[in-house]
Amino acid sequence: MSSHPHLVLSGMQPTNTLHLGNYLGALKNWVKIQDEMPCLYCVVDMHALTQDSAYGHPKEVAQSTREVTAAYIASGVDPTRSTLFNQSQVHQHAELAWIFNCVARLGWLDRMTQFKEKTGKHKERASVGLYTYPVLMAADILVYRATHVPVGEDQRQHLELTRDISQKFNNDFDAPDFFPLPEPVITGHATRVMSLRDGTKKMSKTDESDYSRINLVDDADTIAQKIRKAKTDPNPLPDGEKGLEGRPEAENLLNIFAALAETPRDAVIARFAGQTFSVFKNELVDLAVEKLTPIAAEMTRLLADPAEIDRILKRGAEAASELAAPVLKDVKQLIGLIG
Ligand code: AQP
Repeated sequence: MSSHPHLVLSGMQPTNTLHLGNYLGALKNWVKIQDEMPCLYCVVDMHALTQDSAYGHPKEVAQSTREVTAAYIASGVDPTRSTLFNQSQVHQHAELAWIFNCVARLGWLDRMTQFKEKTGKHKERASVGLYTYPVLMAADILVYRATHVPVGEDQRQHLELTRDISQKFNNDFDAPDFFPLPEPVITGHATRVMSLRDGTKKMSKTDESDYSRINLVDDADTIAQKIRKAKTDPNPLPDGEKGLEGRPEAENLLNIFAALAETPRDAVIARFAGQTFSVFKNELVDLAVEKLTPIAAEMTRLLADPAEIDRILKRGAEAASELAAPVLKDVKQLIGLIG
């Protein structure tokens, strides 16, 4: 049984704008869990440098960092209750990541499916940073000895790696329970939101088609257009779970509805049983517009004062650094680094 006090850590990359998948898979759960335990939420700007859309584009990185911060707050992350900061302002993340690069084994990283998916046939051209991305993620979490990590389904394997690093470190330095084994918190009806153009592909920031995703900054007309154009199949909606087999687009849209409405999926299926997609889509448009446009409006309001966003991040970074410093000090002592 772990002796570590409950503590949450999670983060998102400031690359492009956040989308419905980021919101339903992670952000919405971050807001809820604030009522249950102390939370640290970071904008992982160093992770963003592993992406072509960020590396070499300094203005975009800074702008996107503020936008993602605004999205957190507009979605309900409260910077007076949770510690909100950008990763690069807390140097302990990078220091611990180096140490973890020496703990993690190549074979472990070779198994990471996200790296394989992102690089495809061009592995040699990928940055070393992209390869060790999950090691930095382990450092983000363990530098606070965080115990709970609310993420979408796609991060499960990276969390497993964090647990492997934690366990190996504890064993190698004969320090049982020094680091916790953090638990993934993967909850809700939409832990893997799929593309609106292809129900077998994850909704993603880097998909070429903007019609594949709903961005948190989209206005009501854009949301409506994207939902109306979303791929479906020719059949009416099913009257039970079984009827969703082999219908990934129908399943995805029903999941999105259930997650936005915070209603069990079977209740949504029962409500729309036998209906056409056009009837269902009209209702989904209304619901999505109702839930998402206030977030976009609040983001716009917050982004009008970038200096205030920078102040929030700085305050959060100072608080985070105070938590991380003693952990890193103990790590250094355990492994023989003087100072
Ligand atoms: N489609 C999704 N469904 C549910 N959850 C999702 N997440 C991302 N996509 C979905 C969750 O959102 C958080 C964002 O983490 P990130 O910023 O590190 O993710 P990312 O890889 O930049 O975002 P994308 O859209 O996943 O980008 P690409 O284009 O790289 O594929 C995580 O908790 C993640 O699980």
